[in-house]
Amino acid sequence: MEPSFFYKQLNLHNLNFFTGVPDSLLKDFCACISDKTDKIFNITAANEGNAIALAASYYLATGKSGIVFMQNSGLGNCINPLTSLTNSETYSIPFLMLIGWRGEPGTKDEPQHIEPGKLTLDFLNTLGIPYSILPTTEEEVIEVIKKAVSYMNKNLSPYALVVRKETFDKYEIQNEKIKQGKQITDFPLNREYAIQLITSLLQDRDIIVSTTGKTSRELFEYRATNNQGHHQDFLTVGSMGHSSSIALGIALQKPARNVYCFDGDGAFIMHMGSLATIGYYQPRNFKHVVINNFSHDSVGGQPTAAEAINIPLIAEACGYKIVFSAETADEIITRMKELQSVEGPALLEIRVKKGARKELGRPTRTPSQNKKDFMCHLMS
Ligand SMILES: Cc1ncc(C[n+]2csc(CCOP(=O)(O)OP(=O)(O)O)c2C)c(N)n1
Repeated sequence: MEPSFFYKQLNLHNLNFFTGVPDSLLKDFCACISDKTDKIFNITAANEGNAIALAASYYLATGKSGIVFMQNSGLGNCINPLTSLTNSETYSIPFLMLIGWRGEPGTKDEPQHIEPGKLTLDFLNTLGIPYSILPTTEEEVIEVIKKAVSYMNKNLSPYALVVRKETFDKYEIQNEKIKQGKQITDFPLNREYAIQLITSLLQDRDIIVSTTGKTSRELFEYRATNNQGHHQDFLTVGSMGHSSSIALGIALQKPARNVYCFDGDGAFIMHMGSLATIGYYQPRNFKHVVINNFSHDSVGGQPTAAEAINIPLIAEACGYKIVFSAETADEIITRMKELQSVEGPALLEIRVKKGARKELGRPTRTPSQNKKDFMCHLMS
């Protein structure tokens, strides 16, 4: 389906406020939204639960329903506001959910998508949220939107549209400003180069906990290419935003090992509260490396709120002992040397440009093999 067609049909029903966290299955529709919608009507939320709250407050302020977009893995982040803010026993607030269905049973997908894929419709049933699978023919789409809107208006409750892989056609952004992106993404290095460089500077006994998306894929490929084995690395393939808490837990239990968290700006922002916990517990061996490309690069490059915040200063305010920022290879090398020897918690922000190799692979070892190798390395 043409993203513009869907956008137009939603608009005909006065559905023109969007908020959510992007997903690869929705990237062309998200591109269409950003092309055609003013910033205050298109809010990239820190996490999917925040997006539900934003749609709820949009309704409180305007009396109109909003649209919340997300990957199905984000449903977990929504359970609390869906069951204690917008449901009929509390404030009964309507909005339309647009859920990318990764791991749909019968399709091939990565291990972290299998369980969310199996549970997506069951979750919606348990939550009492009626849904339709988003069709692709224009007549059916018109009907499904009518049905959703009539349900939302009558029941003052959410309705979900579940979006299968390849539902949307490619969307070419027309708006020149959005097409060019911000000049803040014009940094000399990209994420993959930064990962290769920082990993090459670590010691054999160091530990890495890497974040969701292409960071973990690039780290995996670096190890494979250099025949290093993957035992030093815990790849957080799902559970976006939780790498820093995983790294914290390991750092506290293994005080003699340096524990590096390779984070992304989107993941960092998604569960930024973990910084307060890290600051509170002061693990001396905790080293946070945030690779900041100012975007959700792994799922389409949609901007995060990173341009509005100062990541090193946030860490410092949370109690990190030392914080740095770097952009060039020389700066990274200097800062990594310091990071290795300083007492943490410490943070290095590496500002990079967006983008990844087209032929980037995926981990060929399963999460359970990764866990075994990693635990063995931790015990050694
Ligand atoms: C809870 C949850 N929401 C959304 C996603 C989809 N997702 C996977 S990677 C990613 C982008 C991560 O952005 P960032 O941390 O900045 O790293 P980058 O891809 O830019 O390197 C998103 C949104 C997810 N896996 N889990």
